[in-house]
Order: sequence, then structure tokens, then C-alpha cells
Amino acid sequence: MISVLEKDKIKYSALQEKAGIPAPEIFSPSVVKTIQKFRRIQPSSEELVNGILSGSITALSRAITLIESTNPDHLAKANEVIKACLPHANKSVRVGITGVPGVGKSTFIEAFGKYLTGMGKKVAVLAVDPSSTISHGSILGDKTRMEELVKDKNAYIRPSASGETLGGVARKTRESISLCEACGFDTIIIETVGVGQSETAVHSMVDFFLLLKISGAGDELQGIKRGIMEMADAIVINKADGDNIRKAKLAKSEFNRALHLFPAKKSGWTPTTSTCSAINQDGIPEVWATIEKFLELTKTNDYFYTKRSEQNEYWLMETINEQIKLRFYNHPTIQSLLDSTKKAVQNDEISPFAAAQLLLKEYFK
Ligand SMILES: Nc1nc2c(ncn2[C@@H]2O[C@H](COP(=O)(O)OP(=O)(O)OP(=O)(O)O)[C@@H](O)[C@H]2O)c(=O)[nH]1
Ligand SMILES: [Mg+2]
Repeated sequence: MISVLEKDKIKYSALQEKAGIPAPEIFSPSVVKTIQKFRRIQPSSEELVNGILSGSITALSRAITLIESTNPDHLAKANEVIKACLPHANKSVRVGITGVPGVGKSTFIEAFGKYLTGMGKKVAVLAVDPSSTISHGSILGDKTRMEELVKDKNAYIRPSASGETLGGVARKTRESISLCEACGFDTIIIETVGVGQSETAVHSMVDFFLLLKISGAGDELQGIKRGIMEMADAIVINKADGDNIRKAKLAKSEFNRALHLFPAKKSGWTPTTSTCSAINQDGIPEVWATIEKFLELTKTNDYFYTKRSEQNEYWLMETINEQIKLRFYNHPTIQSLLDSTKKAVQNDEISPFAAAQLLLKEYFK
């Protein structure tokens, strides 16, 4: 703390030449106004909704940023925007694409996306990539791999939300889908890496699920998770070019045989297998033709609509579960008790069930 006396000393010090002279304006008032205006551009939810409905990418991006925010005010605003957009959402086809790192997802999406925009479609590419918290989203780096699509005015590419839990990331992507649809995007592509549980989350938000593979050393089914095979509506063997064509065809037949061993799908759809070369844009129109056939079948037998309403119910329950969990673990009492309770359980001082009951009782007090 500077005493009054010391302050006076500073004021009258020979080093303070400007003491007593009013400081000139550092900024010109017009610049200040421009900056303030720029900062103010926190559009109201109504402005955002109007923007989205009229196809503004800026409004769409800002609204998605609100969805991704952890600030409760932003969340409330995001909810308002989503609510107003919902009646305009839903008119799209949602395609999930998964495959292990390096299989060619980004290259495929670039080729596929360009093919679709070439047909006059509007394509949004979103991602569910929980690892993006650490790596800042592979899709972001991917923007270089989606060079053409990024420049396409009928395409919108948004990296994965970063969040701590897969549930959180997935929910944000799920909500972003609705906004993209309200903004006029008719084809939504959701990319996910083929590791962990993220496929299940993506599967529960898309109409059609595509598994991208490459031919391996002959034993194609080695290491592939049964669950992922079961989810797939199509298996596409990528990199079918050059010396790889024969191997890719062999892989295709092997997957085809394997798929026939799975029980029939509720959709009535028999999963397909095909080969493609994303780099050469071979086999891309065939993938879209398959999706169209799938849509035709499932819209006729109503599965398309039933699945969408089931998915809505799934996300309702998922969100409740996620929020309850978050609130529980963030509760101050629980936070203060959790460590000691864990120790007590480890030391067999109390049973895990009794301990859980105690904590829950504290929470619901
Ligand atoms: N020969 C050939 N190479 C391909 C093809 N598609 C992709 N590649 C190459 O495979 C490598 C990986 O492609 P990406 O598109 O980045 O793969 P990804 O699945 O998005 O990878 P991650 O983002 O790491 O999960 C790149 O070097 C591509 O050039 C293809 O059809 N043929
Ligand atoms: Mg990629």
C-alpha cells in the first residue's frame, strides 16, 4: 500500500514530468466505438434463430459455440435457440462414418462431400471425438485434408466439441445437428474415430452408419469389434487403388460373408459391402446410391421415423443421466466426502453399497 505521503512524493517527483497534466486520449473515440460494437456482437437468441433460419453460417457457428459453452447463461440461450430451431430441423439424412485412424475418413468425407455438394446438396460435417480435449480435434487438423470441402460454400465443417466426457461431447454434437438442419443443411455427416465407445454414441444419432475399412494382411476380421460390425449399414473398403485393388476386393468378400452371419436387422436392411478409393474418387457415387436405397426402404417400412423417435428418447435419458452424474460429483458435500468414502471402502470399513447409499442420502438431503 502506498501512503498518501508517498503518493504525493510520486506526484511531485522530478521523474513524473506529466504530473498534473491531463492524459491525452489514447484511442480515438470512433475506434473505441467500433471495438465496443464488435464486442457487443453477442447477438440475442432471436437474432441467432433468424440468422440460422436464413442460412447464416456465422449465426450457426455462434449458436454451436453457445451449445459447447460451460457457462450457464450461454446454456440457457443455447436452449432457447435450439427450441426455436427444432420445428425446422429433422429434414435431412444423417450419416455416421467411423474407422480407425488412418483408414481415410477425412479423405473419404472430402470426396463424398464434394460429390454431394456437386449434386446441389448442402453438407455439414460434425465430429464426435472425445480425445479432442487433448489433441484439439483431429478434424481441425483435417481441414487441410478437406481442402476443397472447406472452401465449398455449400459445406460446413465443425470440429468436435471438447468436453470431459464422451456423453457431453456427443450431446453437444447431437444438438448441433438440429441447428445445422434448421440452417438448411440436408446431409449431415458425423465422423468419429473407431476407438472406444464413441461409435455407439454416433450410431444413436444417425440414420445410416458406415464403417470404413482397409484391406489388411488377409485376415480381415481380426481385431474388429463385433459390436461395430453389427451397427454398420455398410462396410466400405477404402484405398482400393493401385496394387491394392485385388486385396480390397478379397476383403470385401470376406466382410460380406461375415455380415451374413449376423441376425437380420430391425430395419429390414441387409448391410452392404463395397470398395472405394477416396483419393481417386472411385466408388463414391455407389456409396450415395446405397444410402438412397436404404432411405427408400426404411421410409417405406417406417423404420426411419421409428428410429428417430427412439433416438430422441435415448438422448432424453442420456442427458438426464449425464446431468445427474455431473451435479452429483460437483456437489460440495459429495466432493468433500468422496475421497474419505473411497478410502473407507478400500479398507473394508464399509461396503461399497452402504457407502453409495450414504453419499446419495447426503446428496438428496
Ligand atoms: N492410396 C490411398 N490412400 C488414401 C486413400 N484415402 C486416404 N488415403 C491416405 O491415407 C492417409 C490417412 O488418410 P486420412 O483421410 O487422414 O485418414 P483418417 O481416417 O481421417 O485419419 P485420422 O484423422 O487420423 O483418424 C493419408 O495419407 C491419405 O492420403 C485412398 O483412397 N487411397
Ligand atoms: Mg481424419
